[in-house]
Amino acid sequence: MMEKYMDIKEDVKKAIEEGKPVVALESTIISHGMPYPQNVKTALEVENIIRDRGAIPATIAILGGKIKVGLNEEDIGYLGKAKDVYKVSRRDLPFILSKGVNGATTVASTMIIANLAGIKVFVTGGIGGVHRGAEKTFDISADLQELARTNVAVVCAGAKSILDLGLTLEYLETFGVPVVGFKTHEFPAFFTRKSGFSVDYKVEDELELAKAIKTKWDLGLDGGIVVANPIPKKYEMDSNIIDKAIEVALKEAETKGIKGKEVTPFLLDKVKDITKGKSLESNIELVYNNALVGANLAVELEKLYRI
Ligand code: PSU
Ligand code: MN
Repeated sequence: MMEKYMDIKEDVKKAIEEGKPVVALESTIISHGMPYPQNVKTALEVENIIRDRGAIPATIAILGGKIKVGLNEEDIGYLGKAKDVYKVSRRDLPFILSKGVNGATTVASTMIIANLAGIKVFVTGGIGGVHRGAEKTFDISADLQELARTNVAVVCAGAKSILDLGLTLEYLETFGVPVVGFKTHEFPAFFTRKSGFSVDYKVEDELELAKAIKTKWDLGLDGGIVVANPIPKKYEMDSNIIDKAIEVALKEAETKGIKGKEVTPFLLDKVKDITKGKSLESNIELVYNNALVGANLAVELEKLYRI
C-alpha cells in the first residue's frame, strides 16, 4: 500500500532491509531555510559526511506528488532552485500528495516519513518551537507535537532565539519529550552554544545516547527525542550581534504582518541579510557537525538493535 505514496531510493531501501544505519534529512532547510547555491552544496556535503561515518543518508521530499526517501543530486539541485516547492508539515502532506505537486518537508513531516520508512535518526539544523509572543499569536510549530508522538531521534543545534526557548522547553517537558545535551548541560541556541537554559540530561557519547533512546522505545514510551548538539566553538556567533539581528528581524516581521508558515523562513532570511551572510556560514557548519553525531548515533543504535 505504501508504494502508492512513497519511493525509497535503492541504497536506502537495501540498508533499511538489512538493518544498516540510515539517517534521514529534511528538505525545508534546502528550499526555504537557506539561499541557493549554498543550500544545494550543504545538502550534498551533509550526505557525504554521513556516508563517510558508515551510514546511508536519506534526504526526504515530495516530488510530483510522491514521497521520496533518498534523493539524487539532480533532485537536490531542483529543490534548491525551484520556486514551486511547498513547505509541507503534517497537515499539508495528504494535499500535496493528492495534488501531485512538489513539497519540501519540515522537521514534523520528515519525522512522519522517516518513521513510515523505518528510519530512527534524523539530522537537521534547528527545530521549530514556540514563537516569541505565542501567548497572543498561538504560533507554536507543529514540530513540537510531532516530537511528542513520533519515534524518531532528531539531532539539531538546539533552536534559534527567534523562538521563545524557555516556552519551547516547557512545551517539550509537558509532552514528555526528552531534551538531551550532547556533551553539554546547556540547551544550545543554534548560532551560539549557550542559551541560559538547561537540558534534561547530558550524554558524553553516541553509545550512551543510543542506549537511552532504545530504552525509551522498548518501554513503549512513544515520541521523539531532541538531541541538542552545540555549534563548534570556532563557528559560534557573537551573541550580541545575533540577538540584535533577531530583534530587527522580529520587528520587521511584525510590521509586515508576516503570519503562519511564512514566519520562520522570513526570519531566517532577514537574519542572514542583517548579519551579511555570517549567520549562514554558522548555519552550514552546525549542520555538518550534527551530521557527524547523527551518523555515529545511527551506527550505535543499529548495533544495539542487532543484539
Ligand atoms: N529552523 C531553522 N532552519 C529551518 C527551519 C527551522 O533554523 O530551516 C525549518 C525546519 O524545516 C522546521 C521548520 O521544521 O522550519 C519549522 O517551521 P514552522 O516554524 O513554520 O513550524
Ligand atoms: Mn508557525
